[in-house]
Amino acid sequence: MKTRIVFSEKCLGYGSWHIEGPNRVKAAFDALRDKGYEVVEPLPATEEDLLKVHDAEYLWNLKKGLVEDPDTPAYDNIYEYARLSAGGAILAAKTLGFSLMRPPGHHAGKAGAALGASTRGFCYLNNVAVAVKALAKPTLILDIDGHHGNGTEEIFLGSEYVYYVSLHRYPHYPGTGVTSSMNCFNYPLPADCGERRYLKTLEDALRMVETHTFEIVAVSAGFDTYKGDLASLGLTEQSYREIGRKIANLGRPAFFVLEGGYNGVKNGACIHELLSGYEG
Ligand code: Q9C
Ligand code: ZN
Repeated sequence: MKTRIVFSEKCLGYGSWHIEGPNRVKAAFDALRDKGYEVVEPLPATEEDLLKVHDAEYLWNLKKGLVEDPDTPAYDNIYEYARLSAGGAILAAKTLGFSLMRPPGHHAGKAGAALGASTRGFCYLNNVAVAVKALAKPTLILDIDGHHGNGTEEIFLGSEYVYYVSLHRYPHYPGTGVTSSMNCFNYPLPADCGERRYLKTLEDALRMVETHTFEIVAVSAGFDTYKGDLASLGLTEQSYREIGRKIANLGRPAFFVLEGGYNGVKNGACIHELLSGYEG
């Protein structure tokens, strides 16, 4: 069965001057629609959904437009945009789809910037964390964005029912994810390490968690590991097809939530390869 794309064009309404801008999602959406993917529209996550992840005070300040940092502007109505993106992740979890929404989420911790990071790295609400908490099932979160998901790690560190596995560039923003602890398994990789080393590392990482029990895989699907992108590890379209195959080999249902990836056309191609590899 072909994975459905979760998308609302409402997510294109802010930040056209920013690198985390609408075209990175719009161009990807157009490419995937042309390839025949079915599309479903999300509803915003509820406050109850968000409170399972974030502090009430952070949510209040976000809603009032009071939280800003050099990477992550206090756009008008950003709380509503972020709530819809989190709702996209929930719908992807419920339908085993791919949420092609923005803003991204994995740098957002319980109360904003996480684990000592200087900024929220274009993130407001931790979409994948909201979805995982809404499902409330034993989950493996596989974070293939090229930056460490410091927010996701902060939220789930020590959790009994979630495993977090991240492959990311290091040294690089946000500077976390150097070592593994408890249920969080980190694999820092040097800039432009290339597909061979990446896929070998992914295989090692997934072998580590094999023995643990999880019912579903939540993929923090960032594409800034693509060659030349913001956290390049030198990957190509083909690399994402291989990553998709490895996710399928875990033998569990999976859903996908967009994180980074700053070239819309490339994002579309890489998402198609990832899902094609996954679907086999
Ligand atoms: N201000 C994601 O890919 N760069 N976020 C900071 C120094 C921040 C990336 C540079 C990169 C954030 C979702
Ligand atoms: Zn990233």
